[in-house]
Amino acid sequence: MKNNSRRKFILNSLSGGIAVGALSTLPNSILALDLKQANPFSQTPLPYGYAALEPMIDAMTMEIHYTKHAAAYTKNLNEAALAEFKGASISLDEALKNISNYSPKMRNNGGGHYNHELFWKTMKAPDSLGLPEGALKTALMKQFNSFENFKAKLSESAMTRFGSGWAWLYLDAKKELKIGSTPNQDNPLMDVSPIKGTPLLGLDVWEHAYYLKYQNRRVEYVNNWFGLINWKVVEENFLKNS
Ligand code: MN3
Repeated sequence: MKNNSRRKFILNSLSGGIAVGALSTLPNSILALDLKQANPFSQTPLPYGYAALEPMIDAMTMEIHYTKHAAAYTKNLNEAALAEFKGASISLDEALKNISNYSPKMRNNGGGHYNHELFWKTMKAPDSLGLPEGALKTALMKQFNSFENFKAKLSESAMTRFGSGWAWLYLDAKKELKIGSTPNQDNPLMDVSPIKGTPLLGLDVWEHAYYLKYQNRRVEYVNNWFGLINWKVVEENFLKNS
């Protein structure tokens, strides 16, 4: 019964509004992410070329990461969603929030698809330094006192994640900014996660994200990644969810 009622909720929730109209004015928007949150799932085209993040992330790593690793999560998510939902439309956000009801394949690949879609959109070419602005800057300062302290905490979270996983900046249930990490392709949306909330910014610390260029030097990759953050998109994500 519990599963059935949850599934019904997920199916109904899809009819909730999606801000399609806003997309034309916000081409690099996180809102575009929402449009890929219903099945059949597909990868959003990268908002930049494979070489755009050089020298922080090399073109070959980006191409393999996007066309092989992330593509496989999307393909396998569609298989898992078909098995779970028999072709009915679902909201991925709601499925992730109730992921304990579903298969490990749904968890690993639903998380994998969601996390990578967010990851691509929250990076940009390292053409300008880029720092948080506006309401997000205010909230970050309130919670972490300084950008350096925020960076140190997120870096620590990325460095202490043993094996594969993600480090996150997320909004918790009290709409406070928090930092934490999850293993594998889990994320803070999931009911199985010890840290819970809405992911605003995620850092992929699987070796496939950095090994070709950095080998075992995760600390160097993490430090360089801070120069790639697209704070405009993170701020938009923050404003939408806070
Ligand atoms: Mn990855």
